[in-house]
Amino acid sequence: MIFDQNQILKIIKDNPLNTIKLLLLSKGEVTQSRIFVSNWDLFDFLEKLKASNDFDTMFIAAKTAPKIVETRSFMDGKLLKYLGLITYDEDKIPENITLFYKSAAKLQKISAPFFLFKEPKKNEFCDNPTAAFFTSESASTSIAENIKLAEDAGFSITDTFVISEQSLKNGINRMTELLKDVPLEHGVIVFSDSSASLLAKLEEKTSRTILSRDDLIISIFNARAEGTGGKLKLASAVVAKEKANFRKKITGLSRIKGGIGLKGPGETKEEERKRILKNKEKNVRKQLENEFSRLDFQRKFRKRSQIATVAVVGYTNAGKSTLFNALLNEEATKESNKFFSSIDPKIRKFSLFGKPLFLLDTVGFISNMSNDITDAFNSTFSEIAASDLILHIIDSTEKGWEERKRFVENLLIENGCDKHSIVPLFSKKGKIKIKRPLRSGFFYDATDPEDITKIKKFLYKKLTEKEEFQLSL
Ligand SMILES: Nc1nc2c(ncn2[C@@H]2O[C@H](COP(=O)(O)OP(=O)(O)OP(=O)(O)O)[C@@H](O)[C@H]2O)c(=O)[nH]1
Ligand SMILES: [Mg+2]
Repeated sequence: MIFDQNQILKIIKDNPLNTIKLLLLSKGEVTQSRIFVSNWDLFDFLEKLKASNDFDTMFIAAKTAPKIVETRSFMDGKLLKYLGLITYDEDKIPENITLFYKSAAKLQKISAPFFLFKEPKKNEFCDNPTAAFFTSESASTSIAENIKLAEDAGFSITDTFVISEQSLKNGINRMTELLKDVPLEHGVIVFSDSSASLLAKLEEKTSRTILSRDDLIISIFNARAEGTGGKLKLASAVVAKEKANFRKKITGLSRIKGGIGLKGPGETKEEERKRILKNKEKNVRKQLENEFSRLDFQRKFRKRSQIATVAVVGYTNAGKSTLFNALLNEEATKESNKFFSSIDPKIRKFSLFGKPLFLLDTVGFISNMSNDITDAFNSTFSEIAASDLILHIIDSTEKGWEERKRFVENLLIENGCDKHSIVPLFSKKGKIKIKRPLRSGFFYDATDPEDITKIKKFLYKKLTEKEEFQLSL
């Protein structure tokens, strides 16, 4: 039972018509009720509403309820379990309810007369492993992004909790206490913002599978890596993590995605782990060296051929592969609305108005990765740094695009890229209503052939300018 319909009806009926009523509920009980006279007042309130455990369900009742997209854009993703939009007729009796609830990666919709709505049975809709998600009050990463990471890693988030600063300060004992309330049916517990060592201790103490943001990233890499480049990124990230003594956590991961290796005769668990880790490290290092010299050879070959290389880079899900495919006019690499959908680097030679060019699609970046994972990107950084031009794709529909832009730029510069070679391009222009003025770069939509031609012309001009410049030196 997510709410008592009669109780909700009574509160709504007391409401003057033509106003908007908002109800916040926690475990079926109304915790807050407010009236707004316009959508703008409502949105203003929603924008300031902090994620907390004080509510898990929100109802908005109005003669014409605001659109789901508008409402959700203020809620920083899917912290709510249920969001109900209720419309009612002149007699103030709710007529319809549109209820959205989370099921796997999708937001499911039910529209029904108010009185007939029934709570969907969980197991009817969730075929994915379920997880509970914890975030701290001062989380430095976006809640929506963390939940999307968990979902892209294959989990269905069914509960969300916000941990207070005080609980975090009280450390392991308080956190163990909190986890007691999480039903056992949640196979996995995800923490967005706590240190890996704290989580390893917590996992040991509670005997539950606990994953950090890094674990989610590694687990997505694990599922997506197909080619050598991607697999090596995954392997070096896993080994670095194991080396940093997070063996307990990796056992948790391997429960989800297959085992690590075979146990030799007469070994203790500890010796076995040490041996596996040593072998893996040796193996990965050798393969990384091979990969590095292979890429280095290719880079030298490209330089000798005097053909320019253009790298497409950016935050994950920004639109890199979509632009790559659009410029090549073929489906050369995978594009999808998932994080890290293409982690294997792709390079293609193509002709730009008769001028040959190498175009490079790269793995996406994400903020708050530990150094262990960032190290796995080293070969990608070398490839980008050696390019003649770097197209930095920024998703213009993202709320935090400025931060993401700064994050990627700093990462590139720290890893040897020349900041003068970086050109910002703002994707998904068709999806934003207000275009902000830009100091450099421009908005485009990969689905618009005119925009693609514009980018091609821009590239041609930029690269020929560079050539002339080099000739005149
Ligand atoms: N409307 C619109 N959608 C876009 C545009 N560019 C990308 N998308 C969509 O955004 C999503 C992510 O695009 P991708 O090209 O896979 O993003 P990416 O940067 O390669 O992402 P990763 O490889 O996962 O890091 C996909 O659903 C694309 O269809 C654009 O210019 N306009
Ligand atoms: Mg991609």
